[in-house]
Amino acid sequence: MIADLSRFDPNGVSIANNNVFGLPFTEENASLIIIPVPWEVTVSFKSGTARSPDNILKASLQVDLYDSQFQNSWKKGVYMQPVDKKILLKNDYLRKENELYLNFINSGDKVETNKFMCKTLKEVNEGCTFMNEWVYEQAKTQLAKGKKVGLLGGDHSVAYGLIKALSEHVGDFGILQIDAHCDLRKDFEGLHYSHGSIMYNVLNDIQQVKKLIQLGIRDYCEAEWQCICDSEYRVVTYFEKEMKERQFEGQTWSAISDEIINQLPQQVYISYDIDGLDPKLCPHTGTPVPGGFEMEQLSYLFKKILNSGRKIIGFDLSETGVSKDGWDENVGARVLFKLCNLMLSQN
Ligand SMILES: [Mn+2]
Repeated sequence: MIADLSRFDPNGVSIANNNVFGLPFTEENASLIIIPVPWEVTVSFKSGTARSPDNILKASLQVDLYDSQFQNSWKKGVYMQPVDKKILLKNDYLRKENELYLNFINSGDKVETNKFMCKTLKEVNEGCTFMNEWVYEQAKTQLAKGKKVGLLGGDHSVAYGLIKALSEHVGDFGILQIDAHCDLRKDFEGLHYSHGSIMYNVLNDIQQVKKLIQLGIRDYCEAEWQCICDSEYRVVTYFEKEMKERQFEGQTWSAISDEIINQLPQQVYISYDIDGLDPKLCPHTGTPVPGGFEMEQLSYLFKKILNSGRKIIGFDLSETGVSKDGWDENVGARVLFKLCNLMLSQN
């Protein structure tokens, strides 16, 4: 079904009744569906990202539709599903439970010695498994209808279900991960599906992921470094320190971008943790780290990926914080628009 845009004015003010970016599409006539996942059960530092899908939706009304790189892409239609209230409630309850558990282990106590805490941990892990299955089912349903799918978190753990659904739908692919952290921790804090374990779990469970390229990494532990070394180049990490040093010594971002792209398979999934950006752009994200990218550096890299003939098969955008003045959400909405355009510009 094709949307009738004859009465829609792309230069006018956004109508709040409309959907994401003020666009008048429905789930039926949009070619890209954004699934919001209001989930941050395993966050260990600053909270709030579970509320960001609704806030990004509001902020998205201020994003201008004209993008010189993708002038008419939006006409293929984007629709963001409403936030699932049951998932949000489950998140709120389990997040509190997890807080109790983390306080317990952070005080140096062993979980095995406390039956109550064993039960709490089990409940949190089961809740995260439920969320992964929920995302997987949602994504699978949309992919079966021929829709393109993007995810909007929540914390970074939300990506698992979509990556799994895509692996069954498109076969082999590579992941381009934008992040300050590797997210390669096994059972981080005893939590099987922690935001700090998302890429470990993906690599472990999903064989169709042939390559993981990590960009912007500047905070990681020794076990994660070992995981990268043991991966036989299935994981290639561009640490921020080395990447910046290469540029200080005169290498261009263009040349480094080409090098990154050459290692990507034909099909590419983008996993965009917003903390990969400079924290001035995401001050309320869960675990901000100094350093990071400008938005334009990544947009340039994405443009080159498209020019290389590779196909962007899906994305997640996670870890956008909640701010009083709406700044984090403003940036989040603009990153989201870029990611949507990347996918919509392709067949
Ligand atoms: Mn992450």
